[in-house]
Amino acid sequence: MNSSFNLSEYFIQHGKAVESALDQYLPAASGNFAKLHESMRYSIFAGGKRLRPVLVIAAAEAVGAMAQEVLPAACAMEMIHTYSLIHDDLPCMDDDDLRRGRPTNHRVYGEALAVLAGDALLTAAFEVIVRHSRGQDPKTLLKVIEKIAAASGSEGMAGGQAFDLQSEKKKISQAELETLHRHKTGKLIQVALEVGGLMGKANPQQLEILARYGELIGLSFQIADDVLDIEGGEEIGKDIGSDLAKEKATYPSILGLEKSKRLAQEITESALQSLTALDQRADPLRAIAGFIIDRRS
Ligand code: GRG
Repeated sequence: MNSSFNLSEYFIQHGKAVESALDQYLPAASGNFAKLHESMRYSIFAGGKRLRPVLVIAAAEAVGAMAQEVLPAACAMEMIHTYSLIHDDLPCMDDDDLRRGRPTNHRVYGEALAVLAGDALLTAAFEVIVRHSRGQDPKTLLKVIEKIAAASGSEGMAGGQAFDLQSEKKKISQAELETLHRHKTGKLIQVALEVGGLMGKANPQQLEILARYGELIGLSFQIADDVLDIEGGEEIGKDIGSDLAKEKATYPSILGLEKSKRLAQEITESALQSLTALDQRADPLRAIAGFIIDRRS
């Protein structure tokens, strides 16, 4: 890997482009629906890492495309991710008070508006892709929309969330925990890479590589998240130890802390291996694989 590559600069540069595009795509907090729009904007601009949009961009660049070409799809991924966090924090789900270092959406705007802000962000994501993607073949756009919808729906993120709710306070196996996370968080991360590849005109072999890499980092991301819930500091921006308090099955609760960290490391190595056939344009993806398990938030 090119040793001069600087991942924080990469995140800052693309994060800024994503934020300014989000600002342009999202409706203004004025007019008849001002409060709803304000609530959508509150959570979108609360300072997340922008991991999923950066993954879309890094995947597109890895196969020779430009960030600009995939910016609407990158923003759409962040909108869906943000919707999932708003809904996940609701009293009927995780009932959390803090997200991204700020009071959760329903704490500020009330439950009804938080539900609607999530609904509106999810649907606006598809609108943004269709309305703002330039120069994409309509067939590719349809494929992208199908993939994102599937990754978000009942056999993707929403399914994983349901599996999570039904597993609460139960003893589940490592295989079941993996199923839960592959869907709840993994599918959206994986599809970010596939979308970047599809819009970046990846060939079938490149697409397969990106999907495999996405699957692996989706898993290591979740193990790292479980570890952070135990070891994280204030930077994490949400209530620490919340998994334990809610008696949630986690990798550390099943495997122990050290074994969980080792597993995350092994999966990261496999993720790096999966990229072998890609050239130096995939260096951002290589750096992200390491960042996912070393992050502090
Ligand atoms: C409500 C349909 C529905 C789904 C919710 C993804 C999800 C499903 C809930 C999120 C719960 C959670 C905190 C899971 C742990 C992994 C995770 C998604 C962490 C947050 O993602 P980051 O770290 O957050 O990328 P930022 O704030 O940086 O964007």
